[in-house]
Amino acid sequence: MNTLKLRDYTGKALSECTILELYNAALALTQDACRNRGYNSGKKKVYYISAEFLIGKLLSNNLINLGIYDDVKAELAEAGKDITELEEFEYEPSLGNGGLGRLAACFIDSLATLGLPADGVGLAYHCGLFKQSFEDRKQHMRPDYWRKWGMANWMKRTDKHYKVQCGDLELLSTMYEIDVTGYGSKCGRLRLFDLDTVNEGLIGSGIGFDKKEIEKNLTLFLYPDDSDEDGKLLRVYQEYFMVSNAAQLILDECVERGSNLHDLADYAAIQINDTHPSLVIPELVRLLTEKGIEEKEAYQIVTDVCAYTNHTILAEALETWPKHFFKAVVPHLMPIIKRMNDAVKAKYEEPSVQIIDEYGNVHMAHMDIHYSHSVNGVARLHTDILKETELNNFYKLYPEKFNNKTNGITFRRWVIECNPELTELITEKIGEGWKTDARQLEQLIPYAEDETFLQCILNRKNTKKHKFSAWIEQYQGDKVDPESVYDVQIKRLHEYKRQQLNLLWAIDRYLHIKDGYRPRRPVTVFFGAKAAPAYVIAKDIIHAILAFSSIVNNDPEVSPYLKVVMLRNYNVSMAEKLIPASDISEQISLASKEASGTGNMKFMLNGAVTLGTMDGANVEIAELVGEDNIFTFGQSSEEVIEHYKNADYVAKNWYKKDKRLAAAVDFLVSEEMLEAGDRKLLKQLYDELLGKDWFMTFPDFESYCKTKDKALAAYEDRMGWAKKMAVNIAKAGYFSSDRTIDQYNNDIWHLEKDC
Ligand code: CR1
Repeated sequence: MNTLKLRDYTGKALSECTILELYNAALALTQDACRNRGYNSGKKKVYYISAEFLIGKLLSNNLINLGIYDDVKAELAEAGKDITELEEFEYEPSLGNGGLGRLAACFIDSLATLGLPADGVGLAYHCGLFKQSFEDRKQHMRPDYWRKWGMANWMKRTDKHYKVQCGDLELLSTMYEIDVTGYGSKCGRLRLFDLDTVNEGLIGSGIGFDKKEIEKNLTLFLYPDDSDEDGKLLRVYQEYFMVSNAAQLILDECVERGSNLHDLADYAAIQINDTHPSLVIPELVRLLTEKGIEEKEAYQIVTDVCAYTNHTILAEALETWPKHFFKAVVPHLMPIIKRMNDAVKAKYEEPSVQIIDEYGNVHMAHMDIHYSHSVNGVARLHTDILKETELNNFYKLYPEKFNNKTNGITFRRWVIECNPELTELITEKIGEGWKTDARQLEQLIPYAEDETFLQCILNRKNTKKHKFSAWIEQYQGDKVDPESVYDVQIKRLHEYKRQQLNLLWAIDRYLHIKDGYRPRRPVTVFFGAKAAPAYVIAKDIIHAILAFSSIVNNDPEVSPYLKVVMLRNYNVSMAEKLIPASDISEQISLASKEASGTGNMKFMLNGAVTLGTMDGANVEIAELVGEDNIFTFGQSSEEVIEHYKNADYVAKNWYKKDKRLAAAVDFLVSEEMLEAGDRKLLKQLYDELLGKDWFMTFPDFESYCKTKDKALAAYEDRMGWAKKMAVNIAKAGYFSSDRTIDQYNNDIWHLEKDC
């Protein structure tokens, strides 16, 4: 029974409160409710260390998980206030970037829900990534000052401080905590470290700042521009600061719980989320030996405690740091890393598995693999590629370490919170059980034949489409026809994700309409993406989309049939609005390159049908829903890997033999485009595609167009489409992060549940 009332936190009638007062009251109430629940505890705890936690807004999610959302909503309504006003008022935390960070957020939700003792550990960035706007049809970046209004209050300052030594520089950290509520369970915590001396005043124009002043800039931004030497050094400082704090916290807590350090693995499991936290390994060795443990034994302890998750095979993301960086930032770790490398060398001569290569570069992933007991990929195909190709030499050494953990998403945020309309419909049919046991969604399968149910699904989708259309008009002025097909690609901007392929399709359709073709139903193509500050081609793709959208949307001959909308500052909150309204889920990465994807799972759960390549978790989605309920196209991952191996792909040959493709590509530098956009940027993109097209857009163009046409035609059979929606929803249960976390726990961490 909930006895907490908002009224007790305001000191006056709710009807007389400002929105900020109501918000702060709701926040205080949530924090009390959380404290009343208590925190999951136990002898062994998992520490999920991650550079990102893309947690999204907190209020509604916490109220739902604490089971008091309806009470608070009703109390507000009685006072003539609408809870959605509070939801809109809330500002989204900026502590993450993309899938890796959102996965970490879903995981801490599931950890709390499943009753597993766990902390997320990371950094308390002041401005996170950046806030995106569009000026002159280009991406502009401003600092995202999210720690304002009530938001900073979610993050409680603690009196925990640790010394972190970086060469001559001594830093003193402060730990902050954010409560993580579980669904109907006790809570967990996110522990974020900051430096009191960091100074937001250092930020100059845009997101520029003096990269040398570490004490003032350390936690200003997530992934500060590392295209120069100072930027790279700053990243190493950040990474070391994060893990040194983590390591000290972990040892302190484990000793408190009774560990004598020799038995650390009985008290702690550390999950290294990609390579950003990899320095935790030598740092732990350093601290353990400082406390009197022999270095050899320390290696074993660390190996037993640590587990590593790989999230990508893209070379650029597999961190390697020249030795001199480490000598500058962590001179005291370098001899340890060197001895760890010597120990590897003594056992294995193969050059490709060394931690320090012949040029003196330190390979973070290699250190992780040698000194962890588990190495996992994030979808079956991805793990297979790691084993058979990318990390094959390591797999041969340690087959027992490799395992797969297909990603998942929390259903609390990704349907219960963001799609109450669909949630209600599902619950009406199969009861509440699916909310804690997602596989029960399969009970919906028989309803895929029930026309009344199918009509209900269509109606609810329609409601969401209308809502989104109203919202987007108010947010950025775009008028979207709710009767159009919502065709959506929202994710970080990267050439391998191939937003450019989708753009080429849109151009092709535009050219057809100009030629007199009149589609039966309009399509709205939505893009939402941020490009990394130093990623030139990604920014060029955004520019091309914006320039093209201005042409299409302002052409009265075309716009009744085709619209292109580039969403400004795409973030979690926007995804929560758009995914429930989406019809087609664009998952069109070059096969083998998208480790998993998690957006694909969110769309499926909300009844959007996937148009995708056989990549990442799409493969598992296809297997679950069957070929009638997904649209797949393009080269297979084997073919792609073979082309890379033989280096035999020549973009120009495809351009020469496919007229439709050539026309779309040429349009990028047509008069219309050059009038709407910047010649240099458009030409740069055009040249990149024709001269390189590293992610093989051209060979997949024809099958993409054909398959998209097929999907659009299928959409016209409304009952047939609704059936696909129903099957997708019913089969989405597998992708609950509760399942994923259960597997991590059973196979890797072995924690006892506190419930
Ligand atoms: C992958 O690109 C995956 C997430 C979470 C991303 C994406 O396919 O779903 O991780 N990788 O596992 C990443 O951000 C730095 O690497």
